[in-house]
Amino acid sequence: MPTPLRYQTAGESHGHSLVALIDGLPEGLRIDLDFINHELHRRQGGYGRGARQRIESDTAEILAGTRAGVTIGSPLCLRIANRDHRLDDPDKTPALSRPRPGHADLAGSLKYGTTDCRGTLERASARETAARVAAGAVARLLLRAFGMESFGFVRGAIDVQAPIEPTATNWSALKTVRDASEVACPDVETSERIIELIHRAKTEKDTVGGWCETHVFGCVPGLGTCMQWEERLDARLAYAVMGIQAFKAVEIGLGRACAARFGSRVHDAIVYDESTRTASHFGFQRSSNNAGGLEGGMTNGMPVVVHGTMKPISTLLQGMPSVDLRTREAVQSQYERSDVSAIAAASVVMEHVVAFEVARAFLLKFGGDTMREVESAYLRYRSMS
Ligand code: EPS
Repeated sequence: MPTPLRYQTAGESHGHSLVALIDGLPEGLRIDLDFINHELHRRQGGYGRGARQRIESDTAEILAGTRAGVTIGSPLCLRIANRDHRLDDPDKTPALSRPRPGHADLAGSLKYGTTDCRGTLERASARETAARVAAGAVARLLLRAFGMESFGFVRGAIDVQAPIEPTATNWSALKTVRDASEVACPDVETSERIIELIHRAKTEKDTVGGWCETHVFGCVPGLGTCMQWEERLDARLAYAVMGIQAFKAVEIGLGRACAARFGSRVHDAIVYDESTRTASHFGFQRSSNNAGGLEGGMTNGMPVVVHGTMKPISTLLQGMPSVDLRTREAVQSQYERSDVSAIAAASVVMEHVVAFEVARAFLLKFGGDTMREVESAYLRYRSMS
């Protein structure tokens, strides 16, 4: 039995490199580095990012797991070099003893018995998400081979929300608008308003979070399972999205709002159309998608819809009330180079961690040692509809 698809990362924000180790890929998947690097480039962008992104030019190289660019069934190891690597130089990475509320600083320094938060913050930093995007981009290459696409974007921030509804037919037009937006938002007016909010935060030495969303199109019914709680796809998606730095909430479909409605206004009526029997949804469609494409922990043939909420960046230029860990006196929290907002980047990260979990569920259902085996299991299932 092949290993379930999984990945881990290594690397500190100002260490030598970031690494993603991906296990459980079938043999025969072409690793398109141009695509991976394109996604890494997207993650670096966005209005409100700090100076670090002008230093770095994130590109992945393959350390192991391929032959002539194609997987051979062994673990795949990707590396992204940090240009700004200075962790071993104490003059260039001074101690941080005035913890930033909202960051891992205080909890980490207490956990590791030190007054210097540097060790914790270096790994807690969202710089690590570059490795997650690289792993997720590999998963997206697999999804693409079977007609699935993950589409992530920024829905809004503070008091603005984009009035758009992505569907299987309009999402590629929305993607064009998103890609032209400095905040990865597929609505021009909302983009402008988010940019204004970030600009205001910058002038007021403050920071901004926001709402991200990912929709996955083209999933056949039955990815995930209701048989064990930890294998439910909705549970795995929540785990993955909550695992992104600074995310404080995850919702699927209608999410929290479903408790404000009676059942008849929540559950998605089932309709069958014989003429679409060969489509990825097997002809079974819904008049709404409040379930976000997931029922009983399984895909139901509708697009998978995941919402994530990111808190504002915790490094504030104005500081926040804190305590100096060396003297235990009241001080303002320490400032070091950071972003005013990383919401556009967060939407890219979310798009990729969601894709990874869908790819994992896909391989659990159709997995084999080779892409050919996966393809034949997938086609057999499609032909059974
Ligand atoms: C990030 C790199 C970091 C931060 C940010 C994300 O670079 P530096 O700390 O060198 O400026 O800009 O990290 C954080 C938000 C954080 O809390 O540490 C990146 O590449 O995404």
